[in-house]
Amino acid sequence: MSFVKKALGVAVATTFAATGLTLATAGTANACSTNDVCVYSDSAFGGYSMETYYSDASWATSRYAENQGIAPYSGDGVHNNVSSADNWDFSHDVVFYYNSDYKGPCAGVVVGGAIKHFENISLSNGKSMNDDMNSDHFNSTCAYMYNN
Ligand SMILES: [Ca+2]
Repeated sequence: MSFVKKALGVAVATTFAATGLTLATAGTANACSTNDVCVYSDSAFGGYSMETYYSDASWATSRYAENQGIAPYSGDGVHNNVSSADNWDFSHDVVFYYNSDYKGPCAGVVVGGAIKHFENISLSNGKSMNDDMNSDHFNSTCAYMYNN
């Protein structure tokens, strides 16, 4: 699946280059790159960020770009856990999972979409997405997909 994503990603990048679109705003600390998904420790894409090109099976063993001592998941309800997400992959949905290894309650972001406020989205276990998610998978499926 990772190889499929890479092949499609190259094609998308070429298309954007050919049309001359300007994609990212230079100089912003939390800019996300085309083909990647970015997750943030605060709502509305604030705080620490983690940008990934491939699916991530355990946010507990990953680190934010700005602080290598802080993981995007450190146990349920920890303030520095992920609170928003921006999907700059224009070919694939990205699904977030409550548990590691892409398991447990899910909610996702559509192709090219974003979820600004994880706290507004409830999971099937009664918790909100806010500060509670632990893995993400590109090109996966979940009954609850968002762009808000
Ligand atoms: Ca947070």
